[in-house]
Amino acid sequence: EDGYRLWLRYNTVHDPALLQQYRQQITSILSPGDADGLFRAQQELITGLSGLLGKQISMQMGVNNGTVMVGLPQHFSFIRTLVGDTALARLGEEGFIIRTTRRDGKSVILITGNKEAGILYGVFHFLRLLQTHQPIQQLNISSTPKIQLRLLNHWDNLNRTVERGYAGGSIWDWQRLPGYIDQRYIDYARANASIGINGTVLTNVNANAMVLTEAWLQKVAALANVFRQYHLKVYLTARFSAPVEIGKLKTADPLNAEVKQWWKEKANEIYRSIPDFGGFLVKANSEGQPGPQNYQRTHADGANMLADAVAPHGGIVMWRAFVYSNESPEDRFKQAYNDFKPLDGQFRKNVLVQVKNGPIDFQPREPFHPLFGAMPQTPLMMEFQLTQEYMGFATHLVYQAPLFKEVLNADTHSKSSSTVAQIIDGTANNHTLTGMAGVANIGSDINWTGHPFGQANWYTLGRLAWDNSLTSAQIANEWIRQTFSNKKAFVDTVQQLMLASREIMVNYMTPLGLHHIMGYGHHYGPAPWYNKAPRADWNPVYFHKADSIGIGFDRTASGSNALAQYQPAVRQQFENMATCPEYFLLWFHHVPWDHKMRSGKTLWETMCDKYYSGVDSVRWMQRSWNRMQNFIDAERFNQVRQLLAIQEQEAVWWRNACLLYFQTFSRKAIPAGYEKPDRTLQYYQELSFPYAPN
Ligand code: BDP
Repeated sequence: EDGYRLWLRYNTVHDPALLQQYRQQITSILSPGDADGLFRAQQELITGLSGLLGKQISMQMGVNNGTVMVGLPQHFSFIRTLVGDTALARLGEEGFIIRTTRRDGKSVILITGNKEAGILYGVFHFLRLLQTHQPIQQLNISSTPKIQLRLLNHWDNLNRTVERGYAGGSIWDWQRLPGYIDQRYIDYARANASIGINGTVLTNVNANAMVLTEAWLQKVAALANVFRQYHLKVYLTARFSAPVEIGKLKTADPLNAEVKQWWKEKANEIYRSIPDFGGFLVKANSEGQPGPQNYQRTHADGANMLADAVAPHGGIVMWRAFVYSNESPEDRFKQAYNDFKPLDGQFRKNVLVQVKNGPIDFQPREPFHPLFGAMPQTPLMMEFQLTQEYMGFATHLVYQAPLFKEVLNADTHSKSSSTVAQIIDGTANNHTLTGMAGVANIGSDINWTGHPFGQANWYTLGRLAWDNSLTSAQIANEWIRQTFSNKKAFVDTVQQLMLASREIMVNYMTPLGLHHIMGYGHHYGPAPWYNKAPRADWNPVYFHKADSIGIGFDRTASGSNALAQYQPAVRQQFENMATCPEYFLLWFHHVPWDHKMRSGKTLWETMCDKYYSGVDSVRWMQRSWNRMQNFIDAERFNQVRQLLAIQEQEAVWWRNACLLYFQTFSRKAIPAGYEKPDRTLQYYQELSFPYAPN
């Protein structure tokens, strides 16, 4: 068990009674052998069922009790009458139906959809039911994705390094492409399909224009050929200055006729070899990337120019709202909103604006981004970060579903039904073009994600993009059962641990609304004291603003007034210290050290409590995990055990470094009874990390 098989292990069902039942309920597969588009679904079903049932299940002619029938309405004529045209139409291109029914007096299970993609997703869903030991006697399932574009964003460079990647190098072996198709590409596409992910951006948002040249496009096309079999579309990042860098033009001005023509021809060239190419993801005028503002044009001018180039082919543009500029005197929190809100209504129909979940940058906890709800005429796409840049890299066990759900469930109050989930799934403002992306945590490590539990975050992205009403507990539960074991004691313990893990990390890193206090550049470990970055808004001191009076960023009207970017109901809740959730306190207020918190303790005491409880809880995670030794394989058990030990050390590091530093302002003692930091502040400040990946 090296983790390579992810959640698709298909080991034989352990429980003898259940195995017996499943063997009666599933006996063979009936599916048209000449339907090429169903090949991958059929193959998966054969492998999955044969593994789970511990006996060969194959494709046969005719129906028996327990035949699984897999096909489109045109393959089995009874489907239209059984399901009905309206129910079928409602499935769209990707939905599926799984139903127990009778054929020729036999009890059969039907898996169908309008299109091959739906059938593939239906097959994976059916296998998931078995993998998680669900009853299957009377199935009546109909499922369609809530979000249309369910994407991974790889921050992979063409030299196979991965920006913020902690699981080895890039899985794209560019040098041996297009000739050599690594088995990994197939397994990657299959894993994505199993959780409904239908698109992948292959390249880093800090883009290299070379990928748009002919030799590279051939490599991209080879990947697309593999991925297509699993209904996974390929997208690329477009470097805005590409017309100058690889096109020999003098300008990349989006309103220049030659520039427009260059992109049109480039798009035509791409679509000639990749007819189902998805489109472009663009980071422009952000952190040094070129963009339309270099030519005094707006983000809409830039996005629309690219959108026009791909529109004839059905392509889309995902234009990122992650922008902030050092020249601006504004609180970094406010800049994306200031740049983008005025552009609402100016984007082409095939543009989505891709917004990070929070206003700063993938911190352990952020309030929802104020753009959600503020641009009703523009489809806004969610960007989450699966790779744990700010969450302990691939060393800390942090299950991110609670973070994602917290944001999705937040009410923007922009309309009557307008949670962030309803904004991005299009229901709030009637958009049909909808999307959710996760910055991939995948690399060349044998187990794909470095930390065995990193797989759960990849899994979550797919499941939540398909159905944002799933709870963190449901997703954890099904992931654990498929990845490790169905044994109740194991599932219960590990589920509890996963659900608690995100808050535990917040407590030992950035409790009470602290944010962006990590090490400079590589972002490894704590460095709240850091103040030497070339731009103010890269410095931790900019964000926590600790002084002798207190700590926190005043974003109320007396401070940066970033809160004015939210709807009144949200703003009022956050701006009033009495109603602001304490976990957001220092996001919005500069709070005196002896401020009385709701518990009656002071801010300083509460901060100490949080940091200490974070470390204690990691120790609790260690104890819980150690009790799991006999439930699973030694290999993965030991990996997680070792990683938890490092996590414990690093939690202590975060706690000690932050409290010792903040103590220089609060001038108060760490409350009695707590173990005292065994190192000095100076020790932590002098640490250096020649090997921290970035
Ligand atoms: C930041 C990362 C940086 C990315 C940037 C982005 O540190 O490497 O390029 O996000 O999202 O968090 O563009």
